[in-house]
Amino acid sequence: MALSMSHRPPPPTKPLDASLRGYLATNADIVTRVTKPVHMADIGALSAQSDQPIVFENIVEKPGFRLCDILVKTRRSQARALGTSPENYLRTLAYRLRQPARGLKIVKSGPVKEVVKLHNEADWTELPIPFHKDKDAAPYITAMNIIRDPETGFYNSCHAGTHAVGPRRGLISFVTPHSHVIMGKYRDMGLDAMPIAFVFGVPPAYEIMANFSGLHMDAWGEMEMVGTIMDRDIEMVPCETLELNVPAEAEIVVEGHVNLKDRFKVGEVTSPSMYHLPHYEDLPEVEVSAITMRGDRPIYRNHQTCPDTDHQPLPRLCHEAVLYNRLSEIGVDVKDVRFPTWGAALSCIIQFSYPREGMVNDALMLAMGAPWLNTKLVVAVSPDTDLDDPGDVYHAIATRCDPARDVVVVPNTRGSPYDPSARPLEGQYPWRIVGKMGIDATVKSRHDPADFERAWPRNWGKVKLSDYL
Ligand SMILES: [Mn+2]
Repeated sequence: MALSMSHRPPPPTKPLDASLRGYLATNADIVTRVTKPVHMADIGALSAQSDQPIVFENIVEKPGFRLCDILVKTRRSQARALGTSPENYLRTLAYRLRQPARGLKIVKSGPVKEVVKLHNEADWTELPIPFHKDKDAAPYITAMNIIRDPETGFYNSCHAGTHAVGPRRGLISFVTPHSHVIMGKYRDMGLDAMPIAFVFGVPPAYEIMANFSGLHMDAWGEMEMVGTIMDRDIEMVPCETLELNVPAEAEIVVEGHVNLKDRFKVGEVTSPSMYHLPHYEDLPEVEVSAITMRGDRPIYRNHQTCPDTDHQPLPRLCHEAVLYNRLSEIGVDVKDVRFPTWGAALSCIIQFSYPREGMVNDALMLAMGAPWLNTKLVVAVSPDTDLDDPGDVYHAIATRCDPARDVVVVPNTRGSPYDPSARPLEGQYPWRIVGKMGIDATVKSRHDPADFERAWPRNWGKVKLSDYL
């Protein structure tokens, strides 16, 4: 097999947009623009009914702002984020993640500086920050944030959910290990505060990269790789009140410091598994020192966290690409890897064809043993299963799997804090322990392949009922 060449995707046809508003204009054919007046209290429930990007143009309580969401829920919109087709999306991301970091371009100013509010003038409760679920005690910020590793200078990014509990005060939930490592480095330097910038409204590729998780801190930060996966320069401008640079083309940036000394108890997380787990967290606080933004109705980026929204796929898009690379190294021909929104961020589907017996279990074990805590249930399927249809995946499990020989169960593995079926580990809150299951629902090489050919009506997929109504 020509492993070295066959995984290189076709080059991009045209450059990606530098800004979110440019992206929304270029991709207007898949963007829903809501121009009727909408109340803040209804934005979450309305956003979550859309599968494609949605922009609220007319927010009753926040007339100076727009709000967008659901930028990366489907392969169709994910492909737009990288400027490619849905068929080429995953191998494009996988290929670009194998390339060296492009770095950042520092410029003096940019559109995000059109409005500057410093210190007591900065009040982030003026932004259109929604409540995400009934039990929320405060509006909940989901934006990408940037912190700088004081040792390497690299820019680490993630989306730490932050409760906006006051005009200049937040409680921030860092769930990624790198944020904690970097906070520790600031503490070791004798500092009791860490600079942080919240970045609202950037092209979706920034956010895909910001959610990378793996060994990278000695080579680059997520921000240094944004230009690599976008195949373009990323311009950064200096903050007003911090020693930190932020994307010049962002819609809104909030500058602040994380208090490294104290912790505050906050209840009821909105987990990507769509439960109220863990029940509480002890969180550091953030103090806001500046807000800068565009002058013309800046677009606030929300990530509605429940039910199935960007919250399930976004943190796992780089995971899919990393698994694509690893599975390809086994020698199977990978068509897709998917953490479906309906899989509660605990389940992964791997889709491939394979030349001989034995490879499916290795592929299942590879995915089940992934570094992250979201591969409790892994299903292997063949290229003819439609991953956009949960019913088709269920059909493959029901008809292509002999439970006595095609299911692998492993007890006592790391459980997700978001999995109510996992057993809480005493004295290790919020960690849990759970088993894992791999299901081989592929076409079986031990049988006649003709047995697995599906029956379809004549002209299936060609004639549409809607044309006859
Ligand atoms: Mn990181």
